Amino acid sequence: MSTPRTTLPVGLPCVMGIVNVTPDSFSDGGLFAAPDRAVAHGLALAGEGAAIVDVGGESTRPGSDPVSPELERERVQPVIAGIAAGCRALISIDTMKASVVRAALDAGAGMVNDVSALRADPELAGVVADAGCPLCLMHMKGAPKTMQDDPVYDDVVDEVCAFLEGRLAAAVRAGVSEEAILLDPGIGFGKTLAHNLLLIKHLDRLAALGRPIVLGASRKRFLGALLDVEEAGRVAGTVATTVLGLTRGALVFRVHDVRPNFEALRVAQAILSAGEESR
Ligand code: PMM
Repeated sequence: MSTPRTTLPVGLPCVMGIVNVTPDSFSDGGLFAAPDRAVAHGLALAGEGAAIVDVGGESTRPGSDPVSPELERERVQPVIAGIAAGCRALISIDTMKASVVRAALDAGAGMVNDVSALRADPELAGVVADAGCPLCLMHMKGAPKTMQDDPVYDDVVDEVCAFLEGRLAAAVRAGVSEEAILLDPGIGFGKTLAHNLLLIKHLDRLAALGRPIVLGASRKRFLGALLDVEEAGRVAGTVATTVLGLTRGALVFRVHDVRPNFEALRVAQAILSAGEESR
């Protein structure tokens, strides 16, 4: 599959490193709540190969409560400014709120990651359209507080494809350039183990929508269910999703452990493109 035309200012495939400035994210909650530690972590991830650093100030883990826009802005702004001052990685803001996007762009962010796919805040699309920055639209069934309470689909791959196609069209209608948009199946957002596995297996069907696909499987609960290990022991499982995801057309890999995923991606890419330069 050829790489879609995109205004994303980084080469693809690439790794997006995660910096959660939250006390309660499922895997790294509390670790980087202090701004200087979060900045140092973001810079370290960029040094390990992350072309994008995704900064979030509101946890979306199953069962989590929303936070106020003021608190979210206070959490992310100094961290984005610090990372932007210290490296050349593209900084993405993981938020559902237009006011947080504005503050993040002012601080040096250059991309928006909206797990509500423009459904949470009617002003967000306009802010992104005006800024002309890349936008990731993610599938989520329900809201974080209740999304893991027995999610049901007739056909999860069909439903996620149709949802993302619809949100892509809505974003374009709202003035966002199609070439600025990325799509994400939302692994773990209102999905059982079987749903997550099917979505990763059939990522090529999402990729057929013609936009770069973001895969966020890092250390997630379904890996714990398969491997019976806690978050920190899910690195090899995450790397498996990165390599398989690449073969099925995913292009951006949102991960906590940048180095192993970056290295696996380089090796997998070298194998997939072997012989092509001599043809
Ligand atoms: N997962 C989380 C948060 N933000 N954004 C995108 N685009 N895709 C994801 O899968 C995603 C996300 C939750 O995981 P975390 O607590 O490790 O950040």
